[in-house]
Amino acid sequence: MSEPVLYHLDQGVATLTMNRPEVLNALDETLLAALRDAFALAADDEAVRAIVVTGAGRAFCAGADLGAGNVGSAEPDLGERLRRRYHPLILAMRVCPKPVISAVNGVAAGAGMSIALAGDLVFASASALFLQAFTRIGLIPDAGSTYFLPRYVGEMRARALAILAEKLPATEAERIGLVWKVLPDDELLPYARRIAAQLAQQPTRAYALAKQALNASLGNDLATQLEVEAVLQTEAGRSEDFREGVSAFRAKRTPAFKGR
Ligand code: T3D
Repeated sequence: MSEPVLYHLDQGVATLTMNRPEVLNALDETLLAALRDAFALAADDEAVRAIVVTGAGRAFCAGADLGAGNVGSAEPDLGERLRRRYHPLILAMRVCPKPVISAVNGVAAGAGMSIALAGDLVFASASALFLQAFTRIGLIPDAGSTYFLPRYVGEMRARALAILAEKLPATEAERIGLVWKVLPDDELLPYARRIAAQLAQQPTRAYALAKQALNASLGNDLATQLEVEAVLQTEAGRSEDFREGVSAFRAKRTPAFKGR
């Protein structure tokens, strides 16, 4: 049996590939567990300084596996399934102390779209599309979609995406702010890995602290957020990378950052 998630480490970049292409990488318990494990491994491994998540075959991820187990049958406890299977994954992506790039290579539907949006940077192939598939089958957006959507695209667009549940092409997703950059299909993964490899050479500790500040900002008022910045900047200011950045600037040389 093939691995549900492929794990490839190169140049400080861990590429995590959801690998059930025959069902558009639909999320069953095994794939979700493997994805959680892969994120934990990449987060803990000092050799990994950036992460790319993508899908095998023509899709990024079609969301929950609708063919599996008791989905849609007699009153499953979906809330409990979300808490156990999805929440640890989405939270791990957001708090991961390394930049996470979602390389959306095809359709990202339902919880698959939520996983894509949990990345720090979202790149998409020209043929990719996004679909809040949930209400099409009588569910509500979950796995973080109701959190990310209004914050990324505003209330009206979030509501339209959730309620109309129409397919959103990558270029339109880029226009409204769900995607940072759209690439030709065959350039997406090389580009995502190249950017990740560049980030892996940069002051990755600063990225981790910047993520922490941005995560906190979403629930804070200005005064509280200024204090969050002060606390985290204190930490950044004591890093080896900050000393190296300043000394390289003064010496007019390229800095050699270590992520410490
Ligand atoms: O229990 C919990 O985990 C709760 C959490 C729920 C969160 C959710 O994610 S709910 C939303 C679940 N996802 C969907 O509703 C999307 C269902 N899929 C589709 O609407 C379409 O497949 C797509 C729009 C994504 C793509 O359409 P298309 O025409 O490109 O492909 P296709 O022909 O529909 O699919 C290709 C194959 O993948 C097909 O299998 P077959 O006929 O070749 O044997 C199809 O059944 C399979 N597939 C696609 N999506 C899923 C799936 N199999 C299982 N689960 C899927 N989600």
